[in-house]
Amino acid sequence: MLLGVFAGCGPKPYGAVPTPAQLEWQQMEYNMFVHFGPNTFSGLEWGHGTEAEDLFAPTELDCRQWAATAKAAGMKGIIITAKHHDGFCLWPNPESTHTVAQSSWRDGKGDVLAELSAACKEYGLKFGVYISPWDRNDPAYGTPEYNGKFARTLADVHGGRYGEIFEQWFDGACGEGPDGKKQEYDWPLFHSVVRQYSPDAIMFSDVGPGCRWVGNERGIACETNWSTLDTDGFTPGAGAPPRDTLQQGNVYGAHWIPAETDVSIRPGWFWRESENDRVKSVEDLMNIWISSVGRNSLLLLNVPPDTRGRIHEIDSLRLMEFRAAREAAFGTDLAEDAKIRKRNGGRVWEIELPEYRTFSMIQLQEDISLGQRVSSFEVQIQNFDVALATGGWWTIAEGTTIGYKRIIPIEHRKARKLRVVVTGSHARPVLSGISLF
Ligand code: FUL
Repeated sequence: MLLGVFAGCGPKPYGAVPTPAQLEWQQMEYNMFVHFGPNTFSGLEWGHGTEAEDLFAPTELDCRQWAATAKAAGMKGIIITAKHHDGFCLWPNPESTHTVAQSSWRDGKGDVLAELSAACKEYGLKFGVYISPWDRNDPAYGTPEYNGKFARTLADVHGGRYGEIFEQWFDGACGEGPDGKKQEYDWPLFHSVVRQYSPDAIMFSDVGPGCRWVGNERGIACETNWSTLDTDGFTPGAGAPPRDTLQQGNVYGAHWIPAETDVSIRPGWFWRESENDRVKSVEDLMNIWISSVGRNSLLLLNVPPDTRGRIHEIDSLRLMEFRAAREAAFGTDLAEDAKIRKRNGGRVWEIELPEYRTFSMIQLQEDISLGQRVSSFEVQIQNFDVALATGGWWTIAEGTTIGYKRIIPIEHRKARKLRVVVTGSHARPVLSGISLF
């Protein structure tokens, strides 16, 4: 159940706290990633940038089908690869000669971003973009001139014609351009352009500033996951903090940069016929959910459209099965009608259920608008076996951080009285939810 929020006279914020946009972003929990472009047709993961524009030729492009699928799956937004490393732009980018405008698809008049942003609006979803700084096609890549072109590319997408953009995904990859050169990215310039046009957009990279990469592409956040990060001296890509830091954050980190978990429903990021029988199972997806959303992270699940330009039947069916499985698992909070009392100076929450109930998952939430505070906790149940000591408390789960949401799977337990004991906290703990499933 959700616990009461404080009006006015509550605890003071602790440490770095989320902006209103970051708070709203965290509450989205589950978004769709869409990898789509020439690689969909070539079967490559990283296109070379030399592919003919005509390679991009979806036969039945239907962005409304993507949006309808995301909506029905329970997702809140869609982020599309507007430009991947091959440099091909899914919109007519005036800064590039390698775009939909140079292809024969729809006689060069097509614009995937226009169709997807309209579909998102229609279905009440937020719209976001991945725009790769690494560009294997642009002849200017590897020279200072490219930074200006990339900044104007960002301005073109964020300038307003696609409506509000909730997230800008900056891939850290920095490889060679067509001349074999690497680029020195001007991150302050790129950030300032996004800020100027989309002040509330969450900027993703290894080091934020809006949210950070979780450090792997397997869908697994760390059990200890601080939403705070120190970024001094680090850059996205090769200059990023070590993977385990990206996984865990920094316990006393100076900035609020929560983890985003990106993973594909298929082995590859782009669609391939040969992977139609390797779409992740509901069980895989449920494990990913618990180790991402259930570990203080947002899940960005990649569902790549096929060469028709549609989400394949196998993937969409799996998403619906997964939604049904989540509803079965999390649909009824067994603590919804519990009596919850705070004890011990606000470090212990006692939960009394109306009767003995069996559960196998505990969900805890912190009011992160006040910062992330809890560093360790235990969940205990009161012994109900009269043969054992009466009134004793028995620890059934232990953990470190909580953050926005923490789901702890346990063995099936039956209890009527439980308590959540915060054993370590940087400031008075402020839980916003306790649930049993
Ligand atoms: C990586 C890229 O190199 C992959 O192709 C993919 O886009 C993934 C989400 O990010 O850095």
